[in-house]
Amino acid sequence: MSDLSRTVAQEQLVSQDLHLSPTPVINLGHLSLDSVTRSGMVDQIANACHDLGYFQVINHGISQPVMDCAVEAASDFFKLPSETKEEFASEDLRQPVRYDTSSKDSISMSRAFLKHYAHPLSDWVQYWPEKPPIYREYIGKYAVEVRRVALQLMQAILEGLGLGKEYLNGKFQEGSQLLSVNCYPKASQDAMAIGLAPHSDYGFLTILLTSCRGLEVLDRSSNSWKTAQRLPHALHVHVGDHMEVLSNGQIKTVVHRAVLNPEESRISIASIHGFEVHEKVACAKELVDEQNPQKYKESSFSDFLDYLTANMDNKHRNFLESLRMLTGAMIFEKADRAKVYCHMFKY
Ligand SMILES: O=C(O)CCC(=O)C(=O)O
Repeated sequence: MSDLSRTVAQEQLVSQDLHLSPTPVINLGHLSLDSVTRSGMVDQIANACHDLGYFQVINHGISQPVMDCAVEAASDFFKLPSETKEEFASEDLRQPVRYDTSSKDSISMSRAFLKHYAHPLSDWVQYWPEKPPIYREYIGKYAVEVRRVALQLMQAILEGLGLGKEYLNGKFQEGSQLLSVNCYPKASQDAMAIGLAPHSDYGFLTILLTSCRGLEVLDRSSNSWKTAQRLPHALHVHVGDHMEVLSNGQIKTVVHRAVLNPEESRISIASIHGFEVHEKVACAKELVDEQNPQKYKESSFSDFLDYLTANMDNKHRNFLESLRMLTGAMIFEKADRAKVYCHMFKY
């Protein structure tokens, strides 16, 4: 996870400004229909990526029981005694499974999480918790299915960028999948309590399954927080830092946060999709020219983990900013962004 990456006018960034986000809903089944229908869907996805950086998908082929069972398995894990969960606690970000709580992580304000790799499943599942007994089976089933959805979406986004759906296909097929399984308590007094501080994700795409409302996205046009809708059977999708890099800034990463739900505790499962751990992501050379010079340095997931390790206690860390290739004008923009960032942590 990388922290804040977008410019936000300070005076407009008020937590009270909560509205439902204008979420485009993509019918994924239409991607496999005739070429005219597919191309209409590709345009819809491209517009959502350019304008907002997020959308929701329906008709994605993951059954409701598979989604419900994944949430149930996650929820049962967090109900286990602390000693059992603490077996997975580690300061080492490269551990295949890692449990942590708000007390140890600088951006988790009020959340417990379990993070683990999920692709290829046969390589990783042996490290996952054995308790609850349903965990490996239910989370494994969901992980495989959500990855299929991510690959379908990635192909459509690449097509929308004019790169063609087979662009770097091998690297996407071999890519990494990290599951961030989160548990937030019910809000007590303060309905606006923050569970997870503003940040963007490092990968190309994140697909989020949640048990109830609580995700908020930073809306670019109004610079205010919008509550992500929770539509029946839909999955929320947003783009991450490596999508911004690959597209040479045509698609911007999405800053988001989680607030506590006033009615119930909340489970979310974020599936983050990137290249294989050491594979570098660079700006697509097809999207770089004299008018659009290269804006970011190349980096891998491993570089991201090194960056996080080196900046563990730094709330102002920002992976994407560290990749930005600065021109004179951008140095001023970067200073402005840093001021905004400080403001955001005041809530
Ligand atoms: O719980 C949520 O709604 C967001 C989770 C998230 O951003 C993450 O796990 O990185």
